[in-house]
Amino acid sequence: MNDIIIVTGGAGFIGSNFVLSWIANTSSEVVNLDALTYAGNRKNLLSLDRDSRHSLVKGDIRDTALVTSLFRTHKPRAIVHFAAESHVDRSITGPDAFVQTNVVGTFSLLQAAKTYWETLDADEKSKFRFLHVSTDEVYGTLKPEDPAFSETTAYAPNSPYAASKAASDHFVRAYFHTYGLPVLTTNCSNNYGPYQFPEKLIPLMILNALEGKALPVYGDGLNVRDWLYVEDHCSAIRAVLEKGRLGETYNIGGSSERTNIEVVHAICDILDELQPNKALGSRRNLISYVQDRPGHDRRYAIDARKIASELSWQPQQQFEGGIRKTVEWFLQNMDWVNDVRSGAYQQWIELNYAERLSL
Ligand code: NAD
Ligand code: TDX
Repeated sequence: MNDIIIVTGGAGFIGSNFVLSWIANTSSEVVNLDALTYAGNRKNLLSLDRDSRHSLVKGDIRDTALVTSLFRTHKPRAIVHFAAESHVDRSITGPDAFVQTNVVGTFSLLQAAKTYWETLDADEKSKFRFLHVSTDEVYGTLKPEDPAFSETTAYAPNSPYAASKAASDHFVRAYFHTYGLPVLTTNCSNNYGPYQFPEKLIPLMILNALEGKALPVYGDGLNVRDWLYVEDHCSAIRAVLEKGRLGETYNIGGSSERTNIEVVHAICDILDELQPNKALGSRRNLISYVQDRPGHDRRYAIDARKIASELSWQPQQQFEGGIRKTVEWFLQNMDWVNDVRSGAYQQWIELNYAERLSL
């Protein structure tokens, strides 16, 4: 077995942040398997262009022949699985791709990993890891008075996205219990930070506010999410990979519950300070309450005591500093923004918001 990890989905938002931080924090190599869908972007990894420790393979996680050959050629010590369809709104209008990538894709990876793992000797077998990156959305929704999601909270996925991630979590669990494959699963709250695709709340609001466009807040704006700066998610995954107990799941969160409207206000205020727009006055004037997301989960909150006590992991970035850094990153990386906002992006935005904004 070599000091190499396979990362799937490493050209997406969290995956590319993970690959960059992995190369910066370890001496091992990364083979990055990514289909480069609308959400995957080679430019996230530009700084690794000349780094021989990283290679990007364009391919689908469902391509068993390709995945099998990557395992055989590289003999990795681990696979860290990020690749997914990740946007809840898209799962509502087109769930098929979510079943294909998130369920069938994860199943294919498990099969290929198991085949490879069975060729290893006993010592290597005990050292290999399959780390599955999942979400808090598998637990469903919370009332204001409910305790936060813990690792023993029952699964109750509400969106096609959450259902597909829940199904993939169950397959990962089954491969541990049935075949002994050394798996780990992480369930994380909402991430934000550099390279997030601007279909998600925070980058969408930053860019719309910057350009004086409407800020479409779903429903009453009082849905709550727990926000985690992406770098903290990456450090948590490294901790689970190195020290996590096999077959266990670890919840990861930022202890930063905010209503959506609080998040949007924070973004408006930071932009007003950094780039005042006299004609507009406060960017809060751009807020437009629009039709709600069907089945919109009201509140997510994470109880992260298990990872804190077992693996000594704590988030380092407070929300107020993290959101400021994120706004600044977008302002400083408009080339990246213009690049990802190509024709396909524009079509999605028009499709998703035409009906909502016309209300
Ligand atoms: P993303 O949509 O930004 O990136 C997904 C990546 O997967 C892209 O690079 C895409 O090209 C790739 N991909 C998609 N289908 C593929 C396929 N069939 N084969 C190979 N590659 C494929 O997603 P993200 O926000 O970075 O999320 C990464 C993972 O983390 C996902 O599994 C998601 O469920 C999970 N997660 C995300 C969040 C969040 O707030 N974004 C929170 C918790 C968990
Ligand atoms: O335009 C918008 N207006 C709005 O009010 C968008 C895009 C979102 N919202 C609301 C919906 C949610 O309550 O903001 C909240 C956050 O929305 P998203 O950014 O779409 O994230 P969410 O649905 O919470 O899911 C995210 O966190 C968990 C990720 O997309 C998932 O991949 C992850 O698993």
